[in-house]
Amino acid sequence: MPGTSSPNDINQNFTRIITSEPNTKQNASSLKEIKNVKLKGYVGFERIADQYVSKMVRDGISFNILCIGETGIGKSTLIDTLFNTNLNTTSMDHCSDKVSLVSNTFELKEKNINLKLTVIETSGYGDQINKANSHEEILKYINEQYENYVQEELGLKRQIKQINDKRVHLCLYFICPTGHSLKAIDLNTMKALDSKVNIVPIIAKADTICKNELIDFKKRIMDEIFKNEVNIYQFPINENEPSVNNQNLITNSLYPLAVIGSSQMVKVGNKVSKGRQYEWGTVSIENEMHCDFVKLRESLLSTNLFDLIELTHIKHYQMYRANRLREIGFFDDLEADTDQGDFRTIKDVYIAKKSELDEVIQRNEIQIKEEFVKKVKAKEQEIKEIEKELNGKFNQWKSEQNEWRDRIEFKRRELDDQIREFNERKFSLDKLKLSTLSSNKYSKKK
Ligand SMILES: Nc1nc2c(ncn2[C@@H]2O[C@H](COP(=O)(O)OP(=O)(O)OP(=O)(O)O)[C@@H](O)[C@H]2O)c(=O)[nH]1
Ligand SMILES: [Mg+2]
Repeated sequence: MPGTSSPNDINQNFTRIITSEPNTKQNASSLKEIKNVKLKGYVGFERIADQYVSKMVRDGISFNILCIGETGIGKSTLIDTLFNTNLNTTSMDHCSDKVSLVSNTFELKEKNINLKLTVIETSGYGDQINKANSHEEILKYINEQYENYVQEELGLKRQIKQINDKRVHLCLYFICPTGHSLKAIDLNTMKALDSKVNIVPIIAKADTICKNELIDFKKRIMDEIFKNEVNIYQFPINENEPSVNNQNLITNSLYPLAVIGSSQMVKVGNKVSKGRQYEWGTVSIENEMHCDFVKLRESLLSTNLFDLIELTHIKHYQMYRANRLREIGFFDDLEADTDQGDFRTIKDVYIAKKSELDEVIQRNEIQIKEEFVKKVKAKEQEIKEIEKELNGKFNQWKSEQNEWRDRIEFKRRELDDQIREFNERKFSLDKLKLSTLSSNKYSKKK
C-alpha cells in the first residue's frame, strides 16, 4: 500500500515567506513619514472586511485550472475528486499528431459563494514521437489569456470588475507514476511555463507505487526540479497567519504531492469515502496514510485559493504586462532613462507616439506626392509618344492619299487624251467615209 513520505525529510529549505516588513529603502523612508494616530471613537472602516465578503458573494470568483499530463493519466478524475462532483468531461483522443487544449467552464456554489471554474485539459500530450515542442500550444494559450486581459484593461470602455478573467491561476502538472524520475518532456514543459503560471507538480495514480519507492521517487523528482532550477509554486508562509503556516510547511515538504483520484465510494470499517477497491484491499482517498490528496485539496482550495489568484495577478500577469507595456514605450521609474528617450507618463508616451506617427505620415505624404508626380510625368511622356506616333501615321496616310489622288488625276488626264484622240480619229474616219461615199456617187452618175 502506498503512503506519504514524512514531511520534513524532503523539502526542508523550500518556503515562500510573505512579510509586511518594508523591503526597499523607498518603502522604509515612506513608512517613517507615517504617524501612528489613535481614534477617539468609532468611525466604521473596520467593516471593510465585511464589504469585501459582500462583494465576493455578489460577484463570485473565477478560478482557472490547467491540467497538464499524458492522455489517461487521471486529470479529469482528479478534478472531479477535488471538487467532489462529476463534471462529465469527455476522454481525449490518443492518436493526435499535436498537443491541444480543451477548456470547459462550470458554475459551482458552496454555501453562498459562487465559483466560476474553468478546467483546461491537455489533449494528446506525450503522444507524439517528437515531444520537444509539446509545451508550445500550452504556452500560447497562457499568453493569449494574459493578452486578452491586457487588452481589456487597456480598453477605453472597460470596467475592471467585468473583465472576463481567463488567466490560468493554477497549473497541475501530472507526473507519470513510473517510480523512476522525471521525463525530458516534464522538465521541458515545467521549465518553459514556470515564469508564467503557478505550477503544482503531482504524482498521478499514486496507488500504483509502493511506499518506499514513492519516497525515493519524490526525492529524485525534487532533486531534478532544484537541479534544473524549475520554479514551482510554494505554498506561502505568512507571518500574519500562523494558523495556516504549519499546513503550508507540511504541504511544501510533501512535494510533489502523490494523489489518487476516484469517483467511486468505498467502505472501510464503518466509514464510507471516495476510494479505489482492489482484490487485495481498499485505498481511501481521504486517508492521509494512503496519499496526499487531502493535503492537496485543503492547501489549494481551503487555504491558498486567494494566494494562487493573487500571485497570478501580481507576479505572472504583471511580468507579462510590463513586457507588453515596455514594447509600446512604457518604462518603470527605476529603469526609465529619460536622457535616452525613455518615457514615463501616458502623456509622454502619447506625445512621443503622436510625433512619431506624424513623422511617418509626413514621410508617407512626401513619398506619395513624389510617386504621383513621377507617375503623371510618365503618363504625359506616354501620351506624347502616342500622339507622335499617331501624327506620323496621319502624315503617312495623308501623303499616301495625295499620291493616290495624283495618280488618279494622271490616269484621268491620260483617259481624256485617249478619248480626245479617239474622237479626232473617229471624226477624220467619218469625214473620210463621207468623202468616199460622195466620190462613189459621182462616178456612178458618170
Ligand atoms: N489506479 C488509478 N486509476 C485512476 C486514477 N485516476 C484515474 N484513474 C483511472 O484512469 C482512467 C483515465 O482517467 P481520466 O480521469 O479520464 O484521465 P484523463 O487524464 O482525464 O484522460 P484524458 O482526458 O482522456 O487524457 C480511468 O479509468 C480512471 O478511473 C488513480 O488515481 N489511480
Ligand atoms: Mg480527461
